Amino acid sequence: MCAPVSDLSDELRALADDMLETMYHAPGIGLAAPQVGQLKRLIVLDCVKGDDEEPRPLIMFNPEIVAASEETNVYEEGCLSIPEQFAEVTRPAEVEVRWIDRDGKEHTEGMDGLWATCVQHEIDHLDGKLFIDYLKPLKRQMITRKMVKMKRELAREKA
Ligand code: K1U
Ligand code: ZN
Repeated sequence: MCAPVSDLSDELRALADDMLETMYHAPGIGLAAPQVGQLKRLIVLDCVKGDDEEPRPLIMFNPEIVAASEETNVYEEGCLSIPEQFAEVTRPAEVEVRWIDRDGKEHTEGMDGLWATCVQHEIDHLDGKLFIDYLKPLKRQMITRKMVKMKRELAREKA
């Protein structure tokens, strides 16, 4: 669905910086380029909790999961593209992620906890997959119906 980024340009770096600003403002812990209308393989995340800890903003171009644990973890996920809806999703508890940073440098890092959940959620966005795609049909339908209703109400308010 989203095209890999081949050449890092100032325009792409500016897009990544804007996405981080949007993510912090939302507030959220991650954001993927298609959520802001850009079909590029770019995600940003910062899962540091609490104001007393140093933030760790990560910009990932062409992120890839290169290994995933058998062990799984359940987390109640939300999504900035599906407002006010939360559901438990099971994913690999640990993943090894490879990406290119805003300076063009390649990184490979193991992630666990919320970082692992979030990076998988964001990479899914690049492949057109949402957290509701992991849910049982009934729960997924409940959320989809709520979203249709919300969209209809918003359209009515604007008219
Ligand atoms: O990609 C997105 O839609 C952002 C999403 C990321 C995410 C949340 C939970 C699990 C996996 C991935 C969000 O950031 S939703 C907002 C949110 O979870 C949050 C907001 C403020 C503080 C803490 C969390
Ligand atoms: Zn999301």
